[in-house]
Amino acid sequence: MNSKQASYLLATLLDSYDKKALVADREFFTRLAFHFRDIVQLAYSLYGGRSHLEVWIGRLVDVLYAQHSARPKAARAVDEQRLRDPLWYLSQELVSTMFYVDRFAGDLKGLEQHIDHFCDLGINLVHLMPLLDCPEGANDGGYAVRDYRAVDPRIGTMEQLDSVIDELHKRGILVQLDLVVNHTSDQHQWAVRARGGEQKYRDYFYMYDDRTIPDEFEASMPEVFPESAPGNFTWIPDAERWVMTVFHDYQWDLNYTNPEVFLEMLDVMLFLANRGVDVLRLDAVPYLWKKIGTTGQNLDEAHTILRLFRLCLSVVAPASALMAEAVVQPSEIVRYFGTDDWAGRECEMAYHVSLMVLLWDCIATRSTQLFRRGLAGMPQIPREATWFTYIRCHDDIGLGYADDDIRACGFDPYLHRRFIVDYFTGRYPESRATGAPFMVNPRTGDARISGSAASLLGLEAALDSNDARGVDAAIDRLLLLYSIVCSIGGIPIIYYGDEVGYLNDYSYLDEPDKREDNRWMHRPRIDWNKMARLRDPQTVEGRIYARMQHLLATRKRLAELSALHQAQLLDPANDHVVAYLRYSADHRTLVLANISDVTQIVALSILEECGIEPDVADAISGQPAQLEGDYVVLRPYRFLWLRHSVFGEEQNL
Ligand code: OTU
Repeated sequence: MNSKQASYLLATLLDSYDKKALVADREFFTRLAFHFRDIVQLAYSLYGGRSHLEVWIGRLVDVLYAQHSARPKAARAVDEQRLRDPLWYLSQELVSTMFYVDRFAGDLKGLEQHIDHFCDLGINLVHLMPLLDCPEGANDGGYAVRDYRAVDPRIGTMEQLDSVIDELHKRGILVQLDLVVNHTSDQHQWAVRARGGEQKYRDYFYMYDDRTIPDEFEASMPEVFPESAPGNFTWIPDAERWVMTVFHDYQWDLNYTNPEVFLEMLDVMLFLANRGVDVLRLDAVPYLWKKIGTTGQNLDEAHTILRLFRLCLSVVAPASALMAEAVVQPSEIVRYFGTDDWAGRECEMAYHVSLMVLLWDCIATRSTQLFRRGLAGMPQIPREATWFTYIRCHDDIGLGYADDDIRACGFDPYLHRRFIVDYFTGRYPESRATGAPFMVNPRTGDARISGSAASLLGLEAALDSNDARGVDAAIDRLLLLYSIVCSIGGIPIIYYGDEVGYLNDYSYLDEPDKREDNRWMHRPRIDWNKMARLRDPQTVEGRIYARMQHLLATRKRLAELSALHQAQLLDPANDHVVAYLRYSADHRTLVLANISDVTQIVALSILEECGIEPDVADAISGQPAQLEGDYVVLRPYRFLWLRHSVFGEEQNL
């Protein structure tokens, strides 16, 4: 369809709208007209060949207009503001956290009581993890949604969610919610009706009456949860059908080759955006399109779906940003940002999975070799995109290093990964880490890692053995990793509990529907009595908290850390030191971080090359670096943010 035809189609569609509406809602119709041709072209590339696609496009426009009409005033005001400041999410002032509302605060009411905690720590973006209605018992932490338009009654109601979001916004805190786009719970109405035999809803899923097609799919599809949910299809006795279930057997994959599914999910997305959500985290985006003979991941059509979602969201809710959850190879992750042109945009944000696993590699190997190689090999991301940088989230740590990079460092990929798993699960003799292996696949030798940051860094073992120096070292390691997460570029995530060094929580072993999934060990229930210790500088909690708070405040002050500016990775000629430069027109900050337990030195020439005087202050401590002859001395786990002001004003902070 060319642009003339698209204009003609738009004109015909608008004919059915009341003239008064066209005037009253001109912002909406202007945006629709602006994006319409791209919407139509993407729709044709995805669903072309189907008859009456114009009718479907007409229905899509109706969905957009209905959700626009339902969009609250406050959200529309934010739309206007963000249209004037479209790169708002690149600011270094953003700092985020993520948590399960029930485990953090009991329920939404409880959450309102703890907003002070975010303000005090310096958090201004909260990701409220899945909180929509889902079945009791096994529900994958809420990633098996039964009703996208209702809040889990154990957590609260939709009205309460609206009011919490309102309150958070009033306190200057943005809100992120999950949109589980790839699959629904087997208890969702669509699944229930499909099971009951309604063809319309059977077509919402990948359902087959015998193994022929499932076998063809499975021949090339890997398994996501090989231990607890092997295979990619589940037999549904009531329906006498096989249904595709890439994740758990109770999570049915939605079939986006059916355009009806797209419209349904679009409506859900806009409904959630209308709650005033600032960021929507799209779960499991690599899986949105499946094709026999492929892995069913990262297919071009999955990207087209995201582009179409992004454009539709731009018409109705331009204030909302999209975040891609894609735990795949670096070269594939960056594709979820899309391209800089309107029609090519996908998600503005994505988890920086590669940085995360490379940082854990630094800890285990005490070497930055793989880190440097891995990051240097990362493709550039579009100017308008940014990462979420983190070391821990609710999921496992998968060892997604590039095999070639491991080999180039002189290691064998299989043995290296095995070492990393052994190290963090405490099986390696010198290790003090207390993580657990997740989803060991005996067929492929793959394994991932569970455990809280503090436990993986040795805090649990040190506390258990009353090893005061071990405690100090674990705290230093935690802050070291967070110092990188806070300065390398992107929005840092302070995973809930890490601000006080939460250890593994083993209570999941007593819960039958969680026992099989050890990711629950790093999804703690927050004990607010214990949390109160964060005010006491004598406690481990207090020590970590104060340093974290200071780190975040410092980050926000340094405009050159904004994602508007790139990071330049440097080679400090010392394999135990991470070095990079962040710079803007006014400031240059050189980050040096010793990831080892031994004092390291770095030649002063690296400062010279960056145009940084040896006597500038470290922005965190306010003190200049320790120098010895022509070297900067970095004690174990020491990190410096050496800052040079071009105009001199803040030289000696
Ligand atoms: C996501 O993770 C969620 O973060 C998990 O908590 C869910 O269990 C899962 O989806 C299903 O909803 O496999 O190990 O490339 O790797 O979607 C984590 C993306 C996961 C997948 C990712 C998935």
